Amino acid sequence: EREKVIALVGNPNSGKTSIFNDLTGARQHVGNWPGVTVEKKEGKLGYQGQTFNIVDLPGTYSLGAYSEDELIARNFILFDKPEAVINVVDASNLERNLYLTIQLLEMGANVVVALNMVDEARARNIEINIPRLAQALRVPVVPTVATRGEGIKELVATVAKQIQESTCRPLKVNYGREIENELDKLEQIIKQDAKLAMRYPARWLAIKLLEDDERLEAELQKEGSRPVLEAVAKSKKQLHEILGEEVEAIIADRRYGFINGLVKEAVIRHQTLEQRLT
Ligand code: BGO
Repeated sequence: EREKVIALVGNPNSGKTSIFNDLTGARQHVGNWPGVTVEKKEGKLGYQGQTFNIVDLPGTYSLGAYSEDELIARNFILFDKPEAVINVVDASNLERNLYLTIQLLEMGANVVVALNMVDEARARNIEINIPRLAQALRVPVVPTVATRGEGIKELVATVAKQIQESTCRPLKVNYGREIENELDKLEQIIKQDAKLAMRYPARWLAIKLLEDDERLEAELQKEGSRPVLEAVAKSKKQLHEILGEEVEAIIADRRYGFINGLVKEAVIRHQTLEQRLT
């Protein structure tokens, strides 16, 4: 049995390094990701007789194909299949940070959210209803202040429990009837391609292909997955005709819309004293 792996994912400056240090202490190893000069940090975490391998993935805002950092992070989750992913989220910048969270959930990663910098959020009069946020995302959310080690014990216990229970339910953003219809069709065609279906979650791949993900397109071309590519081209053309806009833009819009709704439900912005006085 291999050592269980916990990957750390988060936006730059979300406090990922601080959480990594809290989890691993001095038991760290720094190397490079294969083939690139991006630093790879690993460390050990002992918990109730188990040892977890903590892998720090590059800080990133998204999991597209636009940068080496994004690709390293997404490929690690897709192909190394860590038992759990700790998504470090900056509570004082929730809306922006959740864009990455949604993508992790769409990939089917076994996510626990470390809602970090809750001290900073509090100082800015941002109150987050944590149970409601957890319910909407359908994953555990643990508040932390990484610089003071607050919440780290709870985070570790939650992740260990999440790994044991392994109740992974990919979140489904509703992209609207027209796009959903095409996603259903594409999912079916992808599932008929055994090699692709083994490598990628079908719905995730369908979304990414509608989003014009160049890496995935190139891979499909190389692998000769013609039926999928042809179906994607057809879907894109059709959606463009119906919706009058590039599908990629609409998908991004709907994702932001979903996050917006979520934030409206889970976040209360108290007026600051200055705001109340003006
Ligand atoms: C500096 N609360 C608060 N208030 N700050 C935090 C928390 C938290 O929960 N967690 C982290 N920080 P990284 P990435 C800094 O370095 O872990 C702070 O990029 C400074 N440095 O201390 O590096 C943390 O790995 C000088 O702040 O994040 C760090 O994700 C002045 O957030 C920053 C002020 O954390 C980023 C802050 C010389």
